[in-house]
Order: sequence, then C-alpha cells, then structure tokens
Amino acid sequence: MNRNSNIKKDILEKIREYKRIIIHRHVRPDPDAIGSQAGLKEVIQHNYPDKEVYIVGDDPGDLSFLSSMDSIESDTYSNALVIVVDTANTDRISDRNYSEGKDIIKIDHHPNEEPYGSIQWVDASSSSTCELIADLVKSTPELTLNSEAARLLYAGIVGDTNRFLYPATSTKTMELAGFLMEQEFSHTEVNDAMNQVELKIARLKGYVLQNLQVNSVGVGHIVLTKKILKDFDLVDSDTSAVVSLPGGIQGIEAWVIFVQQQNKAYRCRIRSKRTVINEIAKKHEGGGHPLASGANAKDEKEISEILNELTDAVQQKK
Ligand SMILES: [Mn+2]
Repeated sequence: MNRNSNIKKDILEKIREYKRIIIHRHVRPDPDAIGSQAGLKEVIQHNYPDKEVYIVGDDPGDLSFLSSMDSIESDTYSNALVIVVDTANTDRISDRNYSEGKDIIKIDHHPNEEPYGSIQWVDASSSSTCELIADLVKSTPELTLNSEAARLLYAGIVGDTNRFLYPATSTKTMELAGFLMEQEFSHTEVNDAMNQVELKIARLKGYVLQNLQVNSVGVGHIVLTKKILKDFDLVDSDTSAVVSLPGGIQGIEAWVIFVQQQNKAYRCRIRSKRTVINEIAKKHEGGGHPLASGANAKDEKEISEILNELTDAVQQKK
C-alpha cells in the first residue's frame, strides 16, 4: 500500500516534469487498453493543459466509440516521456517507437513477467489498468476528473471485469467505479455500446455453444480452424468475443478456445473458474493471470497435451 503511494508520487513527478507525453498500450486493444490510454491522456490534459499528450497504436476498430489514435512523427519522441499502460511484455506494445522516448513508465495489472521502464506500477490485484488510473486520480488531491476521462476509465473497468462479474472485482473496484460515475456521462450508453455485437459474432457464439466439447471433469474446449473463421467471415481478433462464453455453463471448470493461425499453429485462450492455469500456459509459450491465460499449440498433439494437463489440474483441485 505504502509502496504504491510512493510509486504514484514518482509517476506524478515525472508527468509534471515532462512537457510532452506519449501513451502506448498493447496490440489488439481491449476496452481496458484504450480506456486507460485515452483516459490517462484526458486526465493529464484536464489537469495540466499546457502539456502535449499523444496516444498511439494500432487502430481501435470496434472500440473507436471510445477514442481514436493520434498520428505523430517519430521525432516527437525526443525529450518525451513514454507511458505504457496495460501491457505486460514489451513484445506486445503497439507501435515500436515506444523505446524512442527519453524515459518509460509501465502501468499495468498483469503479473510483472517482463519488468521494463524506469518506474513500474504493476498491481496484479487490480481488476484493470483503468482501476489504477482512477485510483491515481482519486488518491491525488491535486488531480480532478472530467466526464470524458470518467467515461473512458469506466469502460475499461466494465470491460476487464466483464461487467463486474470476474473475481478480480473488489470493493475498491466498486468504489472507484462509483467515483467515476459521479461525473456526468451516460454509463448505460457505455454499457450498451460494449454489449452490442455484430451479427456474424452472434452466429459464432451460437456455433461455439453448439459445438463445445466438455469432458467428464468439466474441461471444455473448441477448436476454431481457419476454415471455420473463413466461413463465418471472421478474423482471429473477433474470437475474443467468445472467450468468456463457456464460463456461463454449469459443470465447466476450465476451458480453452483454440484459434488456428495463418501458420497453422493454434492460439490458446485458457480460462478457469477456480483451478490455477497459468503454469500450464507457461509450458506452452504463454502465461498470464492465474485464472485467465494465453498460450500456443503448434499442432493437434499439443492441443491434446494442454487439455490433458488441464484435466489433471482440475482433478487435483477437486
Ligand atoms: Mn487490462
């Protein structure tokens, strides 16, 4: 707790010190990545109107209702402070120019598997990076919110907690969500926008529910091949919409969504209700949170290995 408050002070000092700040986040952004990135920009610009603040990275796609990216020249990085939010590994930072800044700060809530930056504020007990940014504002008397910052940060918390359903939702999460809701923005509009799915995604959800395989200990899985994705007119990133789906089914303890990549290997999204699964993910070129991790399987044999390891882990937990 104490350590956190010192880190927050250090981060504020850096923000005060620099005239120009460039904020990055991870590739294939989710609402927490865009919300914390654009929300932090709003917070800084609202409180320090003289600063130049930019947000960069790949196109937010469906999340453009939250924010759009700035385009900047690479010489903008000279004498700039770079803040990277919601990104555990440097590999996943969107826009490789991040390393061109004078200094780097990491703000994240994933396990700190790859430390980077001169200041790291990494709190794996936080539901989301947006929760950390909201906490930074609430606990710093000199900072205030505006309604746009609140809308963005709220969206990220809603996104990463799956509407306050995931176990990472704490009393602090709820307090900070309430703090954000004191600002004037339509939280129902944010929720509605985040609940809308394209028809083809809705059809994919139907397919996953129809075809999910579930074994006797409650390990579920589905393999989405390149052909299936093509038939549904979908790309890899669209499949994030079905990752939490099996969690709503009685008796399912852990599950994996396998998505075949262009090189024919499979990206694995592993989820679990109680059994810790990130050690299994680590064995297969992955990692992440105890109950939510990513990994890779090079072929069907490795898919079976992952499912067997999960089955053993779930059995041991029972
Ligand atoms: Mn996040």
